[in-house]
Amino acid sequence: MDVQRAVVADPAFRADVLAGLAAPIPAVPARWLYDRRGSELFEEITRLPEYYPTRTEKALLERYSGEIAALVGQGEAVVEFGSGSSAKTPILLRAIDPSAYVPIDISGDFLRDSAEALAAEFPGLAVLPVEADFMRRIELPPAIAAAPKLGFFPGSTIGNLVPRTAVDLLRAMKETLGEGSRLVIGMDRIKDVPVLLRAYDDPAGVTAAFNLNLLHRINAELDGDIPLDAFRHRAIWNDEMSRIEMHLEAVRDVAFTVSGAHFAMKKGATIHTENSHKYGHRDSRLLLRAAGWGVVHEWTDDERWFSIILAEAEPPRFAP
Ligand code: AVJ
Repeated sequence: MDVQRAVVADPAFRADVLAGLAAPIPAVPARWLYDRRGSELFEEITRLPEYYPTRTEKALLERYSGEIAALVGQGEAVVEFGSGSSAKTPILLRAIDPSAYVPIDISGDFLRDSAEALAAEFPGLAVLPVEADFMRRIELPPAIAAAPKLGFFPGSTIGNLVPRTAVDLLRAMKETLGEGSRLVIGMDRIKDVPVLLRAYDDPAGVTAAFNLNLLHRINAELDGDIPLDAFRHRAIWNDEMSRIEMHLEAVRDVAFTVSGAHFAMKKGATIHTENSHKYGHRDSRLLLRAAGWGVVHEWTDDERWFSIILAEAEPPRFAP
């Protein structure tokens, strides 16, 4: 049977792609990499031997969740920025014994699925999902108004954002959580460049498939005719910006249309698709301080490849 999937184009996706491809430095915001297929491929990336962040952070949480719990205390309302579909959330929840768990995510589907799974794993825990964009201040459920708040932002997701936007987000988190709140955040560290490059350009080609899936998505959802074989995955270390960049590079001169708009790219030209910023010890502290968070403690692995930081919302201070 010939089944045609009806695809309803997201107007925000179309606007971002059309503007991004027409820009002097072509780029598409990284969030569009994460459709269903993209999210599956990212899950696959996290299981690659070369992709160290996920397993390093998980090992840190397993090893130090007791120390985190000792510093944080019990009865916290844990507010996770992201739907918490990862294996990391249960490790923290088990150690903290929280009074409530509030996952915040912009995607209602993901949110409901992972909230149900967690509620099943922790009977008796109040699971209160909030569907919202956490880049802005959010009204938390009244049920946790009196509880001390612990934010949770694992995965080095903060690294997707340029520092200016990262500070905006961290400040919004502080406003959402309120005075006296704390935050457990995962940040990826600067390290030897070959280690970084292997993690973002694996020999099995999973990261390449993840990146190229964006073109497939554009073709399917935005009536595009981009020849996929005209592009290849590129991961580069931008030392000036302290970040890994993912690009799609044209391997020959190529012309294509998207939603009726024409585009041409020369061989070697690229579409910038994602940033993954890496932070040194002082960088991470400066970033947090710039948004009003003071570092309480930092846990890192023996190779110092990844850090979990416990921060607290600093009270407003006057001079100096
Ligand atoms: C989901 C943003 C944390 O930057 O390491 C992995 C995304 N992209 N491989 C990262 C990603 C390519 C990942 N984050």
